Amino acid sequence: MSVSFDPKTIKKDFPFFTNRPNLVYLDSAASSQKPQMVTDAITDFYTKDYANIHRGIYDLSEKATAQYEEVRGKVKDFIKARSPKEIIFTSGTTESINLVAQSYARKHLKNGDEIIVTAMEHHANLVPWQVVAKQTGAKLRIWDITDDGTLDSKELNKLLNRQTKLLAITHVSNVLGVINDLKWITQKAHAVNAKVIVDAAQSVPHMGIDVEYLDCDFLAFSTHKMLGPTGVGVLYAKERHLEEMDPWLYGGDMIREVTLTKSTWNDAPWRFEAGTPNIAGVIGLGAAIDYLKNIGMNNIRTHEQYLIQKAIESLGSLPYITIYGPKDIQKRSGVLSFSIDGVHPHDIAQILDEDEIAIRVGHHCAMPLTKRLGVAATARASFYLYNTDEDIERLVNGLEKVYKVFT
Ligand code: ALA
Repeated sequence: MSVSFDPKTIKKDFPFFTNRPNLVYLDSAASSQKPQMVTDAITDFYTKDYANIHRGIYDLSEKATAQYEEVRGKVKDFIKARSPKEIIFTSGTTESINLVAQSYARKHLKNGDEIIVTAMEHHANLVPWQVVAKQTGAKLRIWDITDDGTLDSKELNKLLNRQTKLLAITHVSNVLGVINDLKWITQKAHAVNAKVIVDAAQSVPHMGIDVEYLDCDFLAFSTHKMLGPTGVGVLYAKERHLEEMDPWLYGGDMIREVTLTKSTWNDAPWRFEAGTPNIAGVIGLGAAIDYLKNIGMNNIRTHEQYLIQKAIESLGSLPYITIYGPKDIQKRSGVLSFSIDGVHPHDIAQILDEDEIAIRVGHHCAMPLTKRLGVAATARASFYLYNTDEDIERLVNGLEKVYKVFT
């Protein structure tokens, strides 16, 4: 951990932790807490500057439009896209992926084509592809994981062929914390002319992302996991793909001209943002990006590596705990799934909750993956920039208590 990085100081920026000083929050993979700066930006907009966007000629509406569009530019810089036109605001990762499935894949795929998905996908990056496969007659092919929870590159070589049109993959597994080697995967997929869509919900909040370097075709993430509000997400898409995509939702703001019998569409990205969007949420996202940039994504990644190392060592020293996924911290993010011999994960969460320690248990919206691990559910602790050494110590003490209660 860098000396300049002090999670205890960071915690002070989050009113949530001031209001709940004893809480150990270890569920940031599900959703993160929000710094004052983000809630202030949203409140200021609603209380001082509120108006709808892209519609009014009056000053307030023009200012709101400028603020909203400025965030598009911030997102572009944050993930190093080429142009703000490649950034579409959605309601979250799920909507972003469904947009690609319905606007891109449904139009371009046909009977006999193949879509590759991995066995570690969250439902949001699996179910839309199951549906599109059914709609188009394309075949879904599964890239299985190895027993240590990673993806074997040799398996991909066996799956890719000239029928492969799309590869849908998570950057970081929300269950195992495994970081996939996207650069290599994208090169392989592009060699057979397949497009790559990345679920980056668990990576964009935690590490620096460069979409130009990764060369992915589409990338989706959610604001609420990166210190921003709920109800806002992003779809990054290479501009040339957007040009080939029809709108998915139709109505206000996405049109150029409407007659009673037909309509023409606005340019990208606006033709994919029908209706009044979550303007305040997008402005909150802008503040979240400012906050994260100020801390530095590399510092956040280093801090999480420090925490995950400590957590793996501490939990790994308890003989009744099984940790899922690789132990090498270079290959994983700040997500740790585990189980306790003979104790149901729900009981783990309940006992920890009595001591104000919040973790998530269950299948983590990735049922095929938990099944592949040979369990019905796991317990999961996930870390972020505000987690401290003490949080891990409290978790370990809590787990020792759980074991004593149930054995
Ligand atoms: N996808 C979120 C999680 O992993 C909700 O908890």
